[in-house]
Amino acid sequence: MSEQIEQFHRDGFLAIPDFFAAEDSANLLKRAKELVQEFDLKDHPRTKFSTSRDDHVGDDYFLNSGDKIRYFFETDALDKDGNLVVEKAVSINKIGHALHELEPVYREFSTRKKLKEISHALGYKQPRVLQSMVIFKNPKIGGEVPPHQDSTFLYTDPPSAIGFWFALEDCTPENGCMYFAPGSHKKYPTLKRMVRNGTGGTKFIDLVDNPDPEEEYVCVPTKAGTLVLIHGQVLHKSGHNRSGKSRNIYTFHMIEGESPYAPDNWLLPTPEMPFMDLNAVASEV
Ligand SMILES: O=C(O)CCC(=O)C(=O)O
Repeated sequence: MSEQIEQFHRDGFLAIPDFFAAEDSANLLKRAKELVQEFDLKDHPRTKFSTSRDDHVGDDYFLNSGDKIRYFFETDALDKDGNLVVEKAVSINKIGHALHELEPVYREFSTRKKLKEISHALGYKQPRVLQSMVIFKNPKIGGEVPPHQDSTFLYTDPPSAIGFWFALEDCTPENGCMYFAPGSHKKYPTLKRMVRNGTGGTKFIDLVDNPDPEEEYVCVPTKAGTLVLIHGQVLHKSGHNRSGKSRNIYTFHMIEGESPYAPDNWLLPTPEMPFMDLNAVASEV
């Protein structure tokens, strides 16, 4: 593990193949698909998800999803009047953001002892788990994720966010695998922040003069069962899924409980759901 942790600190990301079983992928995917099937489209806000600058503004449905299970559409799933133009089953870009708390199969998976052990190997003293998502990239419609750093969305001082990203299916250049700019976490501080704007929406604040630097990205295909650790400052992105094969993943984020959490971050703990304390809830085996 220590060599892998060194690699993580060098590159800003680390892929660990065969981290979980095919049965885990099957169970997590099954539940994700059931959730999409079960949720009621009627009166559902037509909220799309994109990490770019212009979305979310005025979006309560998004801002209040940190302790709930909510559904966010693909950009191309809706017409300009908000009508669904594809099958509901492939219309969702992601489900978020409290699967790790509210969905038993996701909770069991997210609180395994070996994740706590990894958190300690990464240097966390008080690992907190938050912002869990299933990210779907359905065939043909699965959208791209533009370059970003995760600390933009989960800002602590000092920075402490790390993404835990689990490939539930094979991820390839054709179906929208991850791309990383190796070492970019050492080259740049947090470049921008997405904050609550005080009037019910969010805005981006640039923290440096050039918050969108040009970088060389490497493609990182991953087999189902792979865990990828993503440093909060490493620039990463993923492409469209133009192929006929889905690329579905589960992810959550971790922050250090001892590092002050910015109160204007989009996701805030609630009295009913403080951030999950992995030391306290991780399984014994
Ligand atoms: O799964 C993806 O395509 C993007 C995930 C990502 O960028 C993230 O979780 O920060």
